[in-house]
Amino acid sequence: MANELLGTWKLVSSDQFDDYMKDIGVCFATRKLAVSLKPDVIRGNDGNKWNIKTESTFKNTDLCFVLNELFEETTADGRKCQTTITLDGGKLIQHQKWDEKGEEKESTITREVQNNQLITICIFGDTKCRRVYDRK
Ligand code: DKA
Repeated sequence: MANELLGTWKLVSSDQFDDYMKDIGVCFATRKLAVSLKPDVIRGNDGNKWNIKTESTFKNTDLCFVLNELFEETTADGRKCQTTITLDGGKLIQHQKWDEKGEEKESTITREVQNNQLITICIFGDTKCRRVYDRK
């Protein structure tokens, strides 16, 4: 199935990313590394099987998942999340839940294409981070 989310993307702008990382509990040292990275993100799909690859000098991650199926995600900063990713009208919606000191936390990362740009919105509580990618 062709999907406009597919392709290789290059980060061109990032707003509130440091605030988002701080709020989800990423430590200062990791934030300083992560905030400066310009990852290339490659996203592929084969029916319901998807794959999001992020390559950078900070860390390489390869997230493999089946749409609508709960799986354990280990994030770049080491959180073990119970994650479900769905596709809703062109929006890829990643819902993460994890435990921090006995308290359940959750975040949603939404990715969609607008005007041939990939718009990624990361939400945690009242904090909203917006990252924009161009096609590479
Ligand atoms: C993106 O795809 C952002 C995805 C959110 C990553 C949050 C965790 C970063 C921790 C170093 O543009």
